[in-house]
Formats: sequence, C-alpha cells, structure tokens
Amino acid sequence: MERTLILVKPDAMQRGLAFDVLGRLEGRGLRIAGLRLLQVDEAMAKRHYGEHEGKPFFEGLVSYITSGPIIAAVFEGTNAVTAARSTIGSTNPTESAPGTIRGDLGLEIGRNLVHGSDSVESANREIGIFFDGQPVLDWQRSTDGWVFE
Ligand code: DAT
Ligand code: MG
Repeated sequence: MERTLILVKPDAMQRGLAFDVLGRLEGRGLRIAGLRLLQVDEAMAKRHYGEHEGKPFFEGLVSYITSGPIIAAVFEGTNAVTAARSTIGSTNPTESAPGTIRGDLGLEIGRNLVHGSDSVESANREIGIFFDGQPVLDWQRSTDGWVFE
C-alpha cells in the first residue's frame, strides 16, 4: 500500500487545526500508519527541506518549521501521495481551491499549514527522517473493503 508523509506544521498546531488537517485526510479514506508529536530542530529541518537550500525563502522556511511542535504522520492507501496532495491543495493557499486544506484554512505561502510528500521516492526519504527508529504499523481496518476496492 502506498505511503505518504504528512506534517501538521506549527501554524496549524498553534491555531488548533491539527485534527481538522488530519481528519480531512483520514476522512478521505487514507489509513494512519504512523503518528508522532515532535519538535523539529534545525538539522532535521534542513534535511527535510534540503532541495530548497539556497532559495530566498529557505531561512524563513527553516525558522517556521522549527518554531513549535508539529505532528508527523504516515498515511497509506491507494495513490496516497497524489490523494493527499490534492486534499492539501496548491503550495500557495491563495491559489488553492476551496475545499482543500490550504484553500479553506490558509492565506499565505509561508503559513500553509501542512506538508505532503510530492512522490513515492520523497515519501520514503521523508518517512526515514521523521520515523527513524519509530514505529510505522502494518494493520487493517475492518472497513478497508469499503474504501479500497
Ligand atoms: P509544497 O509544500 O506544496 O510541496 P514546495 O515543496 O515547493 O511546496 O515548497 C516547500 C515549502 O516551501 C512550501 O510549503 C512553502 C515554502 N515555499 C515554496 N515556495 C515558496 C516561495 N516561492 N516563497 C515562499 N515560500 C515558499
Ligand atoms: Mg514539497
């Protein structure tokens, strides 16, 4: 089953939207396989966002993601990466469609509430960063047959 890495970013945590964010993904049918509350340090932030190093927004991005606790979650399901990204919406909330997490709850690109992996390769890499030595479970829900054909 395909897996993706989701982060509930510090703004969503501070605004009390953590379970709204997670609930939209879970409600779509994706299954939670891993869940952690943690504080990201600078090294972890730079590892996660390494592809953006050198860009003008990089320092702000690192200070944002390290500014308070986050929730890291592994969600799994059919096309989990694409399904989660479509529920999350575009990178810039202003351009995100209503009905998406960012389109319903955000206004600015630097406060866009949530991260979702952009490919299966990224998901594997990011799960390795946020669930290093932490449990990610293989389990079934009794309702899975009503979600997965
Ligand atoms: P996404 O989070 O939609 O996968 P991304 O991987 O391109 O977007 O960028 C990671 C984060 O960096 C994004 O959530 C917000 C920030 N970011 C990206 N482009 C930006 C820009 N042009 N200005 C400011 N912040 C930006
Ligand atoms: Mg990205």
